[in-house]
Amino acid sequence: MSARQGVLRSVRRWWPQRAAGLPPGQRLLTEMPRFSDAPKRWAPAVPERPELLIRWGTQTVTIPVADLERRGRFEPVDRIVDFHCVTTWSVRSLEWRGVPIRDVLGDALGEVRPAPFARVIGADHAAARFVIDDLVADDVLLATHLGGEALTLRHGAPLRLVTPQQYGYKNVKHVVEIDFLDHEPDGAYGAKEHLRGRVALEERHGRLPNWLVRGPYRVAVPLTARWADRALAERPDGAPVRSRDDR
Ligand SMILES: Nc1nc2c(c(=O)[nH]1)N[C@H]1C(S)=C(S)[C@@H](COP(=O)(O)O)O[C@H]1N2
Ligand SMILES: [Mo]
Repeated sequence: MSARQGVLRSVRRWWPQRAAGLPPGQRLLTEMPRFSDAPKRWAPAVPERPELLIRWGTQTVTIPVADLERRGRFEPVDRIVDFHCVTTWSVRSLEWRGVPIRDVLGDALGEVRPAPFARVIGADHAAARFVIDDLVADDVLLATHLGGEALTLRHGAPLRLVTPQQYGYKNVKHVVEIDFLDHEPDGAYGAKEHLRGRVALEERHGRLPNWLVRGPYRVAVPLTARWADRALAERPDGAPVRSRDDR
C-alpha cells in the first residue's frame, strides 16, 4: 500500500460522522482510536509492580495497582459510559472496570476532598489539572480494565483515569501520580486545556471560542489516530519507563 493509500484509508476509518444524541459539537466514531496531543511518542512501558503515588502536602502514599484490580482492599465496579475527545470525536458505551477515585482517596488519605485542586500525571509527558469537585465526582474511576480485558498500552495500561463528564484530555492514561494542591495548577497543555473541560458545557479550550477550534481539531483526527497507532506498532520491546524528569 502506498503512503497515499494509507492516508486515505485512515481518513475513511477515522473521520467522525454526524449522529443523533451526542453532546454539542461532537461526531461519532464506531471504534476507539489511540489518541494523544503528541501521537508520535511511545507509550511508556509498564513496570513489573506498578504503583500509584499520591501526594498531599508533606504526605506521600503509594498504592500497588494490583490492590485496585481485585476485591479485597477495594471494590472494583463496572461502568458503561461514552467518551468524548476535545477534537470532536466521540465513542459510545465503553465498558470500564475500576475503583471510584473517592474510594481510593478515602482509603489512602481518609479524606475525599483533601485540597481544592489536583493534578493527575501519566508516565509519559501527560498531565491534567482539576478542580476537586470534577476529580471526585461519583462517576470518576481509576480504571484497570476496558471491555472485560486488562488495559493494554493502547488505552493506558496499567491504570487510567476515566472522567466521563470531561473531555478526553482529562482522562489521563498510564497514571502514576496524583498531586493535591492549594493553588490552581498550570496546565501541561497550556491554554489548550480548559480548567474544567466539561463536555455538556462545551468547555473545550481555555481561551479560544468553540466555533474557532472545532474545525481545525476535527481535521487533525485521522492523521493523529494514524500516527498514534504507528508509534505503538513501532515501539521497541522493553522501551524504558519514562519518569516525569524525562519529559
Ligand atoms: N498519558 C496520557 N494520557 C492521555 C493522553 C496522552 O497523550 N498521554 N491523551 C489524552 C487525550 S487527548 C485523549 S482524547 C485520550 C485518548 O485515549 P485513547 O488513546 O485511549 O483513545 O487520552 C488522554 N489521556
Ligand atoms: Mo483528546
